[in-house]
Amino acid sequence: MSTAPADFTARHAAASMEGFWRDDLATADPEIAAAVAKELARQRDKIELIASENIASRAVLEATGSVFTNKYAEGYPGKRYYGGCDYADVVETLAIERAKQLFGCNFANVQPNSGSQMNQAVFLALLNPGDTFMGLDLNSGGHLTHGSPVNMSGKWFNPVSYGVNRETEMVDLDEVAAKAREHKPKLIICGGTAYSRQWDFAAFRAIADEVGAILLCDMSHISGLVAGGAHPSPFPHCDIVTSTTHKSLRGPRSGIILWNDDKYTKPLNMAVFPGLQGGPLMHVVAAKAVAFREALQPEFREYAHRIVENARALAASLEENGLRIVSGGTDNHSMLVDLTAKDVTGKDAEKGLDRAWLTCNKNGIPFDTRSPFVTSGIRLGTPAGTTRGFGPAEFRTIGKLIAEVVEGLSKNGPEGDAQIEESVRGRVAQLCAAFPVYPGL
Ligand code: DSN
Repeated sequence: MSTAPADFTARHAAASMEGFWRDDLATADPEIAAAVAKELARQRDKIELIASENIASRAVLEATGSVFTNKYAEGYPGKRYYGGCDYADVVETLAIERAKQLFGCNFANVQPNSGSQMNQAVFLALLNPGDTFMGLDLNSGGHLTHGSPVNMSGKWFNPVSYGVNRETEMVDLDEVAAKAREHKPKLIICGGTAYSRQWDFAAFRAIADEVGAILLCDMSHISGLVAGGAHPSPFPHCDIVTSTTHKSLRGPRSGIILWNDDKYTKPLNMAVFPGLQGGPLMHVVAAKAVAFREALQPEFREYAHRIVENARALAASLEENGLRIVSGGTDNHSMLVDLTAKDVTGKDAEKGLDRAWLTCNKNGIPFDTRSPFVTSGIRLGTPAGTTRGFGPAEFRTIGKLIAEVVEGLSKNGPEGDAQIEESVRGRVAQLCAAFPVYPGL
């Protein structure tokens, strides 16, 4: 039995909690703090060209790191399974209203934790296992959750993929229509992750209507462009629209589901919670609300249009410097570069460019003969560089730098040309210094 006086135990407990309340990350966990500092330096000192990444505002970061981390709020605003949800209701209601205003639709669910979960929720709400649906083939720029055989969408459902035309490397609407007539899918998905051309939502609507399918657009990659009027909106053509919030939309890592017809409200909301998820990540919901507010400002419209202008400048520069752009150009924020003629793999290009402080990802090109771990291409995007302030002139320079590094790889193999890479690093450093990321953080 303890003989310590009660006040000693209380004082001891209070003393042991002092650091808990007081210590910042650097004091509490130097190893993690060091990794965070290095990641910040990486984002500052290298040029981010991954098409699905961006640089969120300080306000978005602050909301993501806020005390909403602590809160359980299972349910929806006004109908929660926990007490103390007054302020959770405030942030979720704001996020919903802002999302609806931003995309011009009637309903929004802002709870999906990720892009995969938002799409899973649509499947859970509208399909039964074994049901047939259509989506863009992963090898043509589609997403894992659009029917890849290794994903739940491809394992538990019956995916029929459509691709791009071998000549134009663009979505072949005749093929989509023919496959839809043949397979009578319950759901058709438009949208992709490595597709740089505009989506013809009206044409997809006509095909869906002809076969009685529900039309889903996964606009994850282009939602910032849609919000800013730099890509046509999937509304009113699509029944349901899903989007991640951290790509061109520039919010926290997360997902949303949007729709217009109230008949989808109950199935979709029930599918997100309690169908798939428990308590929503309220700190991330708060950060989504912040990002939507930012995207509603006139500056965001300018930002969205600059992303596209910059992508065109980058694609033109790459072509002028001898690299082939899949489908001959881009209408959005991204492009696929075909390295076949240079006899350089996507894998080696990703590594060589990283050594030169240019970050991108290897990516299969349509009809690629190499494996997804090697690939014949790289995918590039302009949202992050546009956030840091780069314009067409900077992106033209970046195109030239990429071509130089690829030329070194073409000449010397995977090791590349050390002299070229050193020289490119110098010019990347100059660009990064002129356009700082998170100054003062
Ligand atoms: N991983 C994302 C992308 O890079 O496009 C899609 O989920």
